[in-house]
Order: sequence, then C-alpha cells, then structure tokens
Amino acid sequence: MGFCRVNETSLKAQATGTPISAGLVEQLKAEIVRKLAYSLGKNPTVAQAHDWLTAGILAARDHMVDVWHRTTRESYETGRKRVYYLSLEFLIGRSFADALNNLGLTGPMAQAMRELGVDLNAIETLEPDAALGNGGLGRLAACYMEAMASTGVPALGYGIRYDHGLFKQRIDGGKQVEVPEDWLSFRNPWEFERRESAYKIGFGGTVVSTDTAGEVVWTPGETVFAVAYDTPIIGWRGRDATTLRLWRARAMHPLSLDAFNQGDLVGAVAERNRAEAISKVLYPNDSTPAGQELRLRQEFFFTSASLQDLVRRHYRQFGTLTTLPDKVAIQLNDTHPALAVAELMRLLIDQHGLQWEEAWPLTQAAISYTNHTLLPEALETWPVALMERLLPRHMQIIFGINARFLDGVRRAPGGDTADLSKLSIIDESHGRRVRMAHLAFVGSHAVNGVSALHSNLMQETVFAPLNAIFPGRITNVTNGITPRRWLLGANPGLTQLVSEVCGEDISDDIEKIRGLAAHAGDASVQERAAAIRGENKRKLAQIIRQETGVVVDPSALFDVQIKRIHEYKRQLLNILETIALYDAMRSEPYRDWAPRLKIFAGKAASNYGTAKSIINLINDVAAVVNNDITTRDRLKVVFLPNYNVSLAEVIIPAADLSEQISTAGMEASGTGNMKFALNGAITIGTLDGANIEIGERVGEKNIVIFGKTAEQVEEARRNPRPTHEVIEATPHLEGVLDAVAGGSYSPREPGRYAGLVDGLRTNDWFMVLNDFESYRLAQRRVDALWADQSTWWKMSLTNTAHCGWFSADRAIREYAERIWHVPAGYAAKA
Ligand code: 26V
Repeated sequence: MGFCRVNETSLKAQATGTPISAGLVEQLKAEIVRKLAYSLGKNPTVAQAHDWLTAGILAARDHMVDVWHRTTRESYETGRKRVYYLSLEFLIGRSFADALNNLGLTGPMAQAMRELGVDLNAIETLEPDAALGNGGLGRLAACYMEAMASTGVPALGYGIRYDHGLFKQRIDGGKQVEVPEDWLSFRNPWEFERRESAYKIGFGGTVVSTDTAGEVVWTPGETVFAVAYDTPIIGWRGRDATTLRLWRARAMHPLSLDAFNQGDLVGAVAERNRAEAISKVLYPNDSTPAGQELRLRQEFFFTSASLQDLVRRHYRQFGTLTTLPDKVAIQLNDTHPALAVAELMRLLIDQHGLQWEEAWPLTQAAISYTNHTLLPEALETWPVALMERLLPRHMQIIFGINARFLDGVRRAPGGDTADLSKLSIIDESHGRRVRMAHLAFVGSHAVNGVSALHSNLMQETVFAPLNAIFPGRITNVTNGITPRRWLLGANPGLTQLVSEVCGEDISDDIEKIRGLAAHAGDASVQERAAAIRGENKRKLAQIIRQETGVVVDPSALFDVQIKRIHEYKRQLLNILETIALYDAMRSEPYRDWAPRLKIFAGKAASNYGTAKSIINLINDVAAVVNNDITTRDRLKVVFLPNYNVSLAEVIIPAADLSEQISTAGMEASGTGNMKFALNGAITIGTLDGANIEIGERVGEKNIVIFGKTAEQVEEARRNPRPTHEVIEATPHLEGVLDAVAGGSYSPREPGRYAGLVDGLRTNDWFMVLNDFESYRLAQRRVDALWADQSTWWKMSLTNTAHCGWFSADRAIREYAERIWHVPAGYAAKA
C-alpha cells in the first residue's frame, strides 16, 4: 500500500502553532477518501502518490467553494465595484500549500494525510507549477490576485488557459535546451470548466455602414469560441476568494464532415487546429517582441472575451451601461490587453447603441494601465496593415480615437506648437504601426509605473509628450509581493521567529514585522535567525547536489542571482567578477577568503543567443572552478536548471546575498529583490527600480549599493568612453576578458565566447565594463561584512523588519484607493 509513509511531522504544521482539532482531521480524512473513491475511482490501497495529491486538492477546493460563492454573491448583492485584472500572464506556481495555508488547514491536512499513511510534504512537490507567465509581470499578477482576496477587494482576473506554459529548461553539456511544458497532462483539479460561459470572438471580415446615421456592422470572416475555466483564489484566513477566469479557444465547428467525407482528414480538422492554436502556448516575451500574428490573435481573443463577459454581467445586473465605471475597474497589465480600449468602445457603440461622445468618457473612466518596462524594443507596436486585416472594426475605432485626440491637442492653447507625430497613436516613421502604449495611455484615466524611479522615468522619457498633455495621469504604485507565499509559506522557520518577537498578528498585517528592528542586535535572536537560515541552506544544498551533482558547503556565503537571463540584468557582470575572484584566490591561496557559493538560475528566451551564451559561460566557469582543488572549499559556482516559482520558494529563504545588479534605469521594479530582503538576504545592487526604495526603508548601512546611477548611465551612453580605456583603467578586467575570449573556460571550443567578449569591447551599452570595478569593490565590502557575523545578522534582521511595506496588500490598497476607487474590505489592523 501507500508509497511514502510519514516519519516526520510537518514543519509547516508546527509553524502555525495552533492546536489541531481532532474533529477537523477526521472530517478531512473522510473527505479525502471520498474524493479518492468517487472522483478518482480508487481505493486507498491502490492509490498512487498523485491520486492522493488530487484527492487532497479536491478536498481543499471544497473548503474554498463556499467562501468563493459567498464572496461572489455578496459583491453581487451589494452592487460593489469590482476589479477586472486583464493579464496575458499569471505565473501561479503550485497552489496546494498556499491554499491550505490561507484556509488554515495546513496542520489538519498534514495530520489527516499522515493518518492515511501519506506524507503531505512529499505529495505537494508532485503538483506541477502553473507556469502561465515569463517572469516578473506574470508573478505580480498572481501575487495581486491573492492579495485582492486577502484585502477584500472584489476581483476577477482574466487571462488565457495555455495548454503549454513557459518551456522547461534542461542543461545539456552546459547549454540550455528547451523542453515543452505540459502542466495539464494530469488534468487540473483546481479549475471549473464553464461550457455555458462561451463567447464568440471574431477576426477579419468586413465592415459596412448600414445607414446615414453611421451605424456600423462588422461581419467577421472567422469566429472562434472562448470557453471560460474558473479557478478560485483563496485569501488569507479564507475570508474571501477571487476568481481567475482563463479562456480556452475552441472551434465553432470541430470537424468538417464535408472534407472528411471527401477523404481530406487534415482539412477536416483545419478550422479546429487554427482556432485552438490561440490558447496552445505562452509566448516567451523578453528577447524580441513577439511580432507574430498569432500573438495579436491571443491578445484580442482574451481581451474581447473578458470585455464581453464583464459588459454582459454589468448590463444584466444594472440594465444600463452608463454606470459602468461606477461598478467596473479594468486594469491592463501592460499593453497586451490594450485592445480593450477599442473593444469596449465597439461594444458600447455597435452593440449597445451609445454615441461615441457617451462611450468615450465611460471607457476612459473604467480603464487604467500599468507599464512594466521602458526598454524601447519592448514597447508593443502592430502594423496598421495587419490590424486592418485581422481587426478592421477596431482599426477604424483606433483611427477615430486618434483623430479626436490629436484634434483636441491641436485646438488646445499652445496646440499649434505640439509635435503631433510624437503623440499620435500611429507611428508613421517605421511603416505605419499602432503604438499600443499610446492607445492604452489615451484610453485610461490613470497610468502607473511600478517603482518610484520607473514612474519618474516614464514621465521624463517614453511618455514625456503624453505626460505634458495629460499632467497627473501618470502615477506610481510600487510593486508588492504576497507575504503569505513568500514568507509564511516559503520560510516557516523565520515566520515562527518573527511571530514570537513581533506577535502572531504579523500574518494579518505584515508591516508589524517592523517590531523586529528593535531586536536586530539581540544575540539570541541573531543566533536563531542564523540557525533557521542554516537549515534552509542545508535543504537547498541537497537540491543542488541532486540537480547538479555539486557538493556545497552550507556554511558558505550563499550568493544568489535568480531571474530571467537578460543582458540588462547583468548575469554576465556577476560571472566575470566571479572569475576575477577565482583568479585572486588562486594567486593568494593563503589569504583568509570567505567561502562563497555563487548560485544562478534563470531561463533565456529560446531565440536570445547572447542570453544563452551567458548560461553556457556560467556552466563552463562552474566546471573549471568546482574542480580546482586550490579553491575547492572557498568558491563554488552552480547553475540550477529550470528556474520556476517552486524553485524560487526554496532558494530565497536560503540566500545570504541577493544580486539585484541591473543597469540602472532598466529594471522597472524587480520583485525578487523584495522577496529576498523580506527573508533577510542582504542586497548587493544598483540604484535601479525598487532597490532604491528598499535602500530607503532598510537604511543605506544595510544594503550594498554600487555602480552608475540612471543619470550617469544616460550620460555615459551619450558620451561613451572608449571601452579599451575603461578596460585599461580597471584592475583585473583585461585578464578576465582575455581568459574568457581566449577559451580558458571552453578549452574544447576556444572561440566559444569570442563573440560575447567582442560585443562588450565594441559597445558597453549595459555598463558591464563601466560598473565592473565598483561591483568588485562592493563584493569585497560584502566579504568584510560577512566576516563580522553579528553585524551581518543585524543587517539581515533589519532588512526583514523594514520590508513589510513591500507587501502586495499595501500595493493593492494603493490601487484600490487611488486608481480603482474601490474600498478594500479588510483594512490592515494598523
Ligand atoms: C520584454 C522585452 C521584449 C523585447 C525586448 C526586451 C524585453 C525586455 C523585457 C521585457 C519584459 C517586459 C515586461 C516585464 O515583464 N516587466 C517586468 O515587470 C515586473 C513587474 O512589474 C518588474 O518587477 C520588472 O522589473 C519588469 O522587468
């Protein structure tokens, strides 16, 4: 029978500290066994590990449903305003542990499973990550859904139910290999399919004006169905639940019998394949903008389904659409759903008969837009010709919006001098293209950046012309992370400690964690924090050994950089400095070097050659360094494959040092930086994104800052110093670059990194060479701090104490108050 008998008590159950009710345990046991029998058709003697997981999830889900229905019913009955969060990505990860934690069922479920002969911790790891996102933007959406449920903001998240999420990464001979991801292969026990909630989504076809009053009829040439799949997201203490509604594309006619009867088997399913391609796979986003037609089809598909759904719901309940913005706040997570502006106008005018002048203020009042990057190459634009072919009615509406907007500017005081080409939604300079950020900006009442620096840069750079026309429209909401997953769930040991010091109610109001600051210098608290970290590091060391074969010393300084691989995030700077350190250790082997473990993880977009080459270099350096007996107990380098949410949850609580070293001005915010700091890692970072705000809160003594500021980067780009001069002026750099370029780390293919190094020597756009010395010295400051452990732990505890502010609950309250104008149901008990 059973596959994994329990022999240890669940750590998480211990951490909750509450006595476990025997009645609840008996009830859960009965529920699990029932699910096993009547939903899975198994009895306990033959059930496999995965069956127990599914039965446990189904049992837990039942505990969410009543809350979920109550939340939905209440918001319906009270007619409260609701938030609709439109996002092409939701990077959820696993849900079981999180749901149990929020329901207060972690202990009882562990006990119930134990009594059934099952180890809850073991089966939890069998749940596949829902990887419906690339990185920060998608993870933020997942944190916000949970935070809205926890703060009592009525909300529905809309996205796409991709069959295949972000690819899995394998490392083969040091190189990234992409493997398709298949999270639905065991079905998804969290979701409810809603066949009855299907909408028709049109593409192409023709637009005709039927009468002189200007009534317009769009007859799409192609129609697909969007079918809803709902997942409840339970909030803290199970008080409320939000809904994540993901759309799946289905064909109107799954089979053409005509074609089939003529023996054309491929033709018989052609329509089906074309339709279903829309929700087949998530686009990797961060190398080149996905300019493909399929991507535009995805964007319109989920935007149209979501808008039809919310407009229908509103109309059914209130019988009019003139009250839409009183009841509906539509948040655009980046420009991917920017077509919402045109689609809402179309629904109001073409389907509900409103006049343009009535529809436009309603649209603007309902919609708001979050920008997540200023990288010019990352700003979405679509060719007008493609839009005219795929979405002819929407293109007309966009032209209409643009004409009225530019007309208004022209007629306003000073309008005759405005540069309309910079304001226009249509970019005429690179072929004719629709600027999606301009569409989103013009169609919104509020536009926000995701950190103070980023929001300022929005006003000064990309959106400066629009900001001049709409002063005050750009605002800032610094990102936040959910403390339930990233502290309570991921780090039960530290949670226990801070609960003892600051009170149990840090779980209801994480900002109370600031009480820890007064104890940051206590030797006993420091000792316990160190022991907890030590335990987390031992667990990570085991995983490292399993995944890479490298044996590491858990007492070494764990120095971590985990995030998508990108030139601007500068994993290259990190590995080059690692080489310099390696050289230094070899030339002075008798010095008292602090043992360091360099940990990297992250995926590179499959078409991003430079990023893949950086992964290869990290692995090549690891192979050399880890096998050198002169440095073996002082320096190790590991690259953990297949970075995802679940891996982050074990790495972050084990980190001593958090690498947040992007080229200043390029990382909009970062959210990993917040997770690390809350868990007590010290940040080594640039003055970029939310690092600045972390520094302001923890104090400059408790963060290690280096490198050029955003302004200095801009200046260095305007007036670049020849790279050979920079290299000559930087100790150690020439040697490091020569070694890499000359094949010291790739002896079997000496030219492997010639191009990578040549790129740096040609143009130091990302300031890898320019910031090298400052980074190297910052790392030596880190060594000195590490050498004084009581200072280190004081810094660490101070970081934890001052990072409660980076809670997603705080961010959601800011959105609710300043952008959505909805009250949060549960105020923090401040
Ligand atoms: C997209 C692209 C597309 C083509 C070229 C380069 C490039 C680089 C980055 C991206 C990602 C854009 C959207 C995004 O994920 N932004 C991230 O959003 C997070 C949540 O606000 C934020 O913390 C990260 O700093 C930001 O990079």
